[in-house]
Amino acid sequence: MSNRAQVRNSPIDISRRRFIAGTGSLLGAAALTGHATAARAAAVPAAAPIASGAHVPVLVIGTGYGGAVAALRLAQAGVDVHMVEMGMAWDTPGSDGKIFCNTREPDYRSYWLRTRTKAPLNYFLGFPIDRDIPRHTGILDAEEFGGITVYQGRGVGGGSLVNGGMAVTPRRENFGAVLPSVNADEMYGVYYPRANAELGVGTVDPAWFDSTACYQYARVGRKHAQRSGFPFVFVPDVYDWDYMEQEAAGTVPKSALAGEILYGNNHGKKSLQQTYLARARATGRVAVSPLHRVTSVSPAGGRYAVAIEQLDTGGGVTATKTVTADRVFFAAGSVGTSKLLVKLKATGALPGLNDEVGRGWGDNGNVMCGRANHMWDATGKLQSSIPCCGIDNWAAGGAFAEVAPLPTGIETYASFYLSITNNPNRARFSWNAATGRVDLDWQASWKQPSITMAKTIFDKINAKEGTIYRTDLFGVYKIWGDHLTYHPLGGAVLNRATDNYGRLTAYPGLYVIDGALIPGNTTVNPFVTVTALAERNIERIIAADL
Ligand code: FAE
Repeated sequence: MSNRAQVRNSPIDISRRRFIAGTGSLLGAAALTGHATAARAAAVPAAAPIASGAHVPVLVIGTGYGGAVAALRLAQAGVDVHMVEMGMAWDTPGSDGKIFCNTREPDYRSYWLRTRTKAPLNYFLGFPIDRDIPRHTGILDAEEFGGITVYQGRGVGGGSLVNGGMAVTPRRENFGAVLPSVNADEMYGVYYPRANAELGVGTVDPAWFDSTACYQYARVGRKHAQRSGFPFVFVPDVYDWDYMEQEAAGTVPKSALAGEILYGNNHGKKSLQQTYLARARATGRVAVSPLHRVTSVSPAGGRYAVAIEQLDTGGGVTATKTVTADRVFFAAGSVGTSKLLVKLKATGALPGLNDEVGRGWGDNGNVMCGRANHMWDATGKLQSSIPCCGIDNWAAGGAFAEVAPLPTGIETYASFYLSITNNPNRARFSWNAATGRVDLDWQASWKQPSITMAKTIFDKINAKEGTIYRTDLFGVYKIWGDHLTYHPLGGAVLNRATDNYGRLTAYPGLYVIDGALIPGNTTVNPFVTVTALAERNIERIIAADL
């Protein structure tokens, strides 16, 4: 070991490591494929799009977690629902036989209406790794506001199409700070268990975790966390763990083990297409219009008129439609719902919305970083793209760090982390009449509390291990990925912008049922909380309002 330590410290070794890593980063894609590529069967078949002039009992804007819960429960209660989704259906394979592309070879399917990728981890060894792509209604939106880039899923299934599937229920003692007006006993007794069951949440088999090559990076993460005295936890996920074991055994087409995650998983992951939305469609009462974007909702004779733009895959508007609905559920995600409501209030379509609309937006304290390991702590060239563990320093330091993969296909000697921190900063959406757009007043400097909290973990680990931060993953000499979030939350906060069940009370029949309800932070990854809260709210709405 001492020999290897000496080798590691030599300039020759550093440049060798850089060469290996750089080669893999830039050229690795060519060596990474070659496995079977059977396309995933579509669980949610395409539907005839909604016709202009149509009337529907319930219209749901967006097909993410909140929208999917609303659609399923309303349909089960006997109500016909139409879901309107600005993104694509993601049910048709491309010419390569796959519905989704992988992170190593992003193509036209990867980004929402961009001509160049905007990878969250956008540098390697200080070199930019983004590449040109054709402009297309791709799956991942990197939406840029003044001080932050907000990543979101676009398509039938919303964020479930692009996320890591980490399905985490907050610790009970933290729940009061997450949703202070909600009865915790009900959430932990009924709605969290219901959400976990419907989403198909499971945990990696610890024995397999200990033996498989694809979680070597996570075992290194565990060792370093434990040696510094931090609690290490397995994190549940909606990925099918049996399927992943078969991937490792080479008996099924690979997805998590083939770098698939940010731009969709062709196999293995139970996205909403396989769970809530499949069950909703099976009721026969739920229809979906993909590539349809809602632009306005306004009262119309006891109903609501909903203006919709139909899009082509280049983002062009091919038709404008107006439909009516008795009830409308805003489920366009924290950013989508907030932008719509702020615009509709300011432009006079829904002037009675209260002044809390647009407020209370947070980034769930997201911040990323990497650590450079010693050569005896190789993290493995085969890395499952599905994270399965984390370091819980919330109580002591305000940070929960997931041990994240760097699935480049080559050895990087890097440990990579996405931290969720207790960042108190909250931003506000507001209408900009000059540009005709909605702005968000988040400031880049507002990430500093997140960095400080993440450092409570990684400064200690670095000191213990004699290691340093990677400075080449987010810029030329930049340690922190502090320019982005994967977890937008808030903007139409429960019990403030809405009543305690998501009703926009000035307008009977209008509801918010997505991440916009949650005031900025969930202490862990958010979608289980978004789902459980939607389950709680829709149960009350069906019982009381319908
Ligand atoms: P969301 O799922 O975003 O759905 C909103 C839908 O509305 C989208 O499909 C939009 O395209 C659509 N939409 C927006 N505007 C309109 C409009 N005007 N007209 C029609 N449709 C519209 O909202 N969370 C976790 O818990 N665990 C993870 O491992 C995790 N990893 C993530 C990784 C990435 C890269 C990203 C981007 C997110 C991740 N998240 C994760 C966050 C999670 O996906 C997110 O909290 C939920 O998707 C939010 O659910 P909503 O229902 O609020």
